[in-house]
Amino acid sequence: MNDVASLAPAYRTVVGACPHDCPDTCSIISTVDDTVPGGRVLKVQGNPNHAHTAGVLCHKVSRYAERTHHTERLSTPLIRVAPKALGGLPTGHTAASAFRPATWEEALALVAQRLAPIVRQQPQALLPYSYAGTMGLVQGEGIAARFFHAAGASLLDRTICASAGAEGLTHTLGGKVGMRVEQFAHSQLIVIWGSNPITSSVHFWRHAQAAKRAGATLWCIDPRRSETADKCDHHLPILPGTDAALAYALMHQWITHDWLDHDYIAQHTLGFDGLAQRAAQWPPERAAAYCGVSAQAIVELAAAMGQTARANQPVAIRLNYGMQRTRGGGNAVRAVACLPALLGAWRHAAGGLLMSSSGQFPVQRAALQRPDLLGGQQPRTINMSTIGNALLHPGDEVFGPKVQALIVYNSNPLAVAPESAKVAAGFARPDLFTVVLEHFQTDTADYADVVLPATTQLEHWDIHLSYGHTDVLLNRPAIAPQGQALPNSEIFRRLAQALAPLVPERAELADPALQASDEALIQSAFGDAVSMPELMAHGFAHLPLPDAPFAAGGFPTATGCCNFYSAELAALGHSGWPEVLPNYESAGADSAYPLAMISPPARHFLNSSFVNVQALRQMEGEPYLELHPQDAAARDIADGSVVRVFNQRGSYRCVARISERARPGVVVGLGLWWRKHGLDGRNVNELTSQALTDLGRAPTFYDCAVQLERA
Ligand SMILES: Nc1nc2c(c(=O)[nH]1)N[C@H]1C(S)=C(S)[C@@H](COP(=O)(O)OP(=O)(O)OC[C@H]3O[C@@H](n4cnc5c(=O)[nH]c(N)nc54)[C@H](O)[C@@H]3O)O[C@H]1N2
Ligand SMILES: Nc1nc2c(c(=O)[nH]1)N[C@H]1C(S)=C(S)[C@@H](COP(=O)(O)OP(=O)(O)OC[C@H]3O[C@@H](n4cnc5c(=O)[nH]c(N)nc54)[C@H](O)[C@@H]3O)O[C@H]1N2
Ligand code: SF4
Ligand SMILES: [Mo]
Repeated sequence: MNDVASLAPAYRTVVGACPHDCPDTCSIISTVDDTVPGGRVLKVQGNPNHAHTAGVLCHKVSRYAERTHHTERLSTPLIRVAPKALGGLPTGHTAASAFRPATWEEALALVAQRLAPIVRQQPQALLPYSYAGTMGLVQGEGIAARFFHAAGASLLDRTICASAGAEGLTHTLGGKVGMRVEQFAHSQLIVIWGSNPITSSVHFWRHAQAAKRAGATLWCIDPRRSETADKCDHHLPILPGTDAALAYALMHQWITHDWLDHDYIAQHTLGFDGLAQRAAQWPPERAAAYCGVSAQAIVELAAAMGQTARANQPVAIRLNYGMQRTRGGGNAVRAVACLPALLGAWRHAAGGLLMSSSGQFPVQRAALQRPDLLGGQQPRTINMSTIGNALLHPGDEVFGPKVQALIVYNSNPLAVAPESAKVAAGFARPDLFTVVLEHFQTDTADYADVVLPATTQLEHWDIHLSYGHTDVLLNRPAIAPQGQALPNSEIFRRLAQALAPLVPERAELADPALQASDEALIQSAFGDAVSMPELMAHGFAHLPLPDAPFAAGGFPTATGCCNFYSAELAALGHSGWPEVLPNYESAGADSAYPLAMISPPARHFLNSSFVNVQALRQMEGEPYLELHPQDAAARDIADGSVVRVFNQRGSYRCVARISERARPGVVVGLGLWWRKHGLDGRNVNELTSQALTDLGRAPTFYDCAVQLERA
């Protein structure tokens, strides 16, 4: 056998897609050693053939081999043997003693047996809980959605990240649409607003840097002097939750100096007069006091944008999620989304705004999720952002039945959901039956009755859209499932098989749609809109889209205009124009909790994922709180000392880092550490609240007043 194949190297490369909740959705190449049984990934690299990835990955996914082959990967199903407790594992227990390994047959039989009476009698007492641990359409809401629909479970309102901004944008531009990301390289002025791309979307940052090298000016609007702010020409450290006032002050200046594009406004916008009336109430001095920055900085930003636009040069806004996590977040996004139309910036391919591109993808959600399996019933919807309250609700006429069973996948709610004390109390309920599909023994897995090991992206098939660019990506498995792990899709198929015979009256559970293959789901995800041969050949396919989508108007709103005034919002009882809404929690000297706390992502983690990857954890160090030297001095807090951070909801201790990255009055608890890594077994979400945003029913993580003291 001395043919060519036998001489081929043992290493193989496989093209896939990064599954993480990041706008960049990179095309990845895994190098696999097949001499190890099942295959071992040696390295994961960026695909040089995919233009947006450009051969580069972030630090996190460059460490994907370490995460995938981690010694702590869950390798078998686990069944709980110890009682539940606040903290998940009772005192004296480790995960190894609190759970025992089981076979898939035993674990799934147990889950089916526990779910059967609920699904038979009160199916809405069953709740899925999932988010974007993987953004894959197959391993996300594919077979899982079909399973919960067939069971008649409660629906989950998936609001934890982006829904305030999404609603704000949709009521203004008509959808999650905007500039093409690669066009930022050609902008003349870029405002990076509520976004920290060096951390959160490094591939966008590449385009911003290219623009800067070509002479563009970069502005950053962020309460924190982020890594991105360091690299921009100007930084406006505004107070959290004051963005709408700043946007109105810019409009005030553009109207005063007549830097408007009257023709664009007349032809392609709706509601200018009402907008102008509101803008008149925000002269720079008033906005400066409200936003906590100088009036001069506001005037300069307004002039830079206005005059660049007047010189017929492209002005672009990279708007992101940092600004939408306060009470008025939806209105703030609306106010900012009005700005490009006022300047006529959309006339240029490199002008306008980008928040999310995901609305451009023709995803066939009904084909994937099969809401018809509900059989015409309309179960209640529970908001994931108030999971603490939901789990503690005893049930009544309005709420419906008490939640009795919960299946968690692609999410780690104990670490990421607000007001963790309530989340923990809910999960600790002895009468709640909880199943967790995971890679690792997370904070949430600690509260499970049954833990089921799931495959990672390197072990399963999937198909992806992106919320930063406009390519579809295919993910091929590079290696066999590790240990006994199974793809989410396969776990839900097997669960349906185990449950269907126990609940024969719910015939939908035996529907063949619940046994569809991953390949079939991939085929149905985009219908004919994407060429499968192209995807199979390259691993990605471009959507055919115009470069300057709104150069001649044509917004996907009902009016075709950029809606300064939204009739839909007016019908819901809002004024219809963007409004400046103060935060729920006012910090400041006269408050018992005088400091505003924000908790944006850490660079080397992705939400609470990667926290257990040693190389990345070393780069982040330990959970800490950044505070300005003035705020530290006022409390006699030394750099590196342990502080107690507290408010009416709770407290946690961490290390203080005195830094001018924090502005006076605002403290920053970076990153979503696992609770179990915190000094008290808690993290920053112990202090955040379950109050919801003005639009989109989203959490208000950055609308949180706290106090600190030496611990
Ligand atoms: N490395 C890394 N990358 C990530 C993530 C991660 O955890 N780590 N998470 C991913 C996910 S799920 C998301 S949603 C995105 C989030 O990433 P972004 O969309 O960039 O949003 P945030 O990081 O929440 O906030 C961005 C910046 O806004 C600032 N900010 C906070 N409050 C306000 C405010 O009221 N107004 C203004 N103007 N700015 C404010 C913060 O200080 C922060 O620097 O990143 C994704 N990418
Ligand atoms: N204080 C504060 N809280 C926040 C934020 C903040 O800025 N500040 N950000 C919020 C935002 S923007 C978001 S998006 C949420 C994110 O919250 P989550 O969506 O919960 O994100 P992660 O913490 O990354 O948890 C995802 C989990 O899914 C698992 N997972 C990944 N792939 C798979 C898979 O294929 N199968 C299964 N079964 N599991 C998988 C991972 O191991 C990981 O434990 O957090 C929110 N929480
Ligand atoms: S996390 Fe973002 S930047 Fe990193 S590899 Fe994935 S898509 Fe690319
Ligand atoms: Mo997010």
